[in-house]
Amino acid sequence: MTVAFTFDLKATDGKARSGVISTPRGEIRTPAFMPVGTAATVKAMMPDSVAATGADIILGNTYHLMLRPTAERIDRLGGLHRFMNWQGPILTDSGGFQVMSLAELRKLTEEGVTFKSHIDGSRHTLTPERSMEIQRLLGSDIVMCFDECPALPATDAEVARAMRLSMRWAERSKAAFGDRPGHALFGIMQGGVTRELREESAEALKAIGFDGYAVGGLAVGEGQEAMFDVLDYAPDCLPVDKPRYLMGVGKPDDIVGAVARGIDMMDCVLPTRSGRTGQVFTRRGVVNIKNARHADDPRPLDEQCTCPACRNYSRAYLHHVFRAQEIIASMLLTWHNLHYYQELMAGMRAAIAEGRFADWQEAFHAQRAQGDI
Ligand code: PRF
Ligand code: ZN
Repeated sequence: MTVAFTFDLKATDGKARSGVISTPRGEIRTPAFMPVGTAATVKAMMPDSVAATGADIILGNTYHLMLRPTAERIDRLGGLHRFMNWQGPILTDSGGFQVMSLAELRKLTEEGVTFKSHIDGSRHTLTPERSMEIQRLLGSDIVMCFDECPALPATDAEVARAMRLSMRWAERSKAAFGDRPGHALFGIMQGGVTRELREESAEALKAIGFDGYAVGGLAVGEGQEAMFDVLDYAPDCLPVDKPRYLMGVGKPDDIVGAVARGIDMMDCVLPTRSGRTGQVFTRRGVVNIKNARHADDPRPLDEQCTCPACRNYSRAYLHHVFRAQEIIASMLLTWHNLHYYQELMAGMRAAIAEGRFADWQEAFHAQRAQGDI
């Protein structure tokens, strides 16, 4: 039996929402944070450990996997879930955004984008049709439309051109995706920080019709205030009964602000990447474990955290293994950061369900204002 892809909105509190996305591979509690597993691994984490932090879904990348080890090889080996041993849902990004930030010698046309691989310089083409094919070969549960995200600042004319191209590509993505029960296709809103363009983009996407809607084109250099200005109206332009996904966001306070404005899903490399560079997220703000002040400190990173790094190790140990460039430093700090992000999401879900999100938000900011112990 194929289970359908559904979104059940269970509670709202102000603009904040909490619900459950059901997929054949399991349920996704929203608001959801998706750890990034770009190259068929959430770096420094075993899949069981990713699940143990509380993640229901992870993100994979068309761009990286098409170049190495290729979508066709992953398909031959049984699909991405089996290949990387993650049995829960996987959302895959469509490649356009990564081409623009990572590839060399890009050429953009109505048809798609050709580029040179950042790995070996080989030439490739991505179109809406090819992106849908790759995401199908990977076995992705939530497929993203192929879009173009311009870097900000850009002129209004440039942002409008990229948005309208993305809307034509959204239509082609939908046609190429076809009818795939149990799998979802999400549209991506573009339009920079211009309200008229965001509204035009939302109308175009709704006319095509998607299983969920992403807000793309933010967190690309505009700053938190400008991003929140867009999020003050953009989610309201999208259907109430479908999940809303803010792509590539963000820091803990970005995430809280986005949820307060009606966002249901997010992804970001920050907790994993920061884990590998010694930046630690705690309830009292960011801690840099490299700092000499931790060298003799027998206390855990966070007294209240129940992750293995905090339950079993001192700041002194984490400082030592980080300085010594031991692999366990990346493992423990990544685990802690992902655990922190998932606790943040769980806290927001409970607060929304119980109608106390505003109080929760106030406590979140008050605790951070205290600074590290
Ligand atoms: N489009 C796609 N992926 C993305 C973005 C986008 O606009 C962003 C913007 N923050 C991150 N990842 N396809
Ligand atoms: Zn911890």
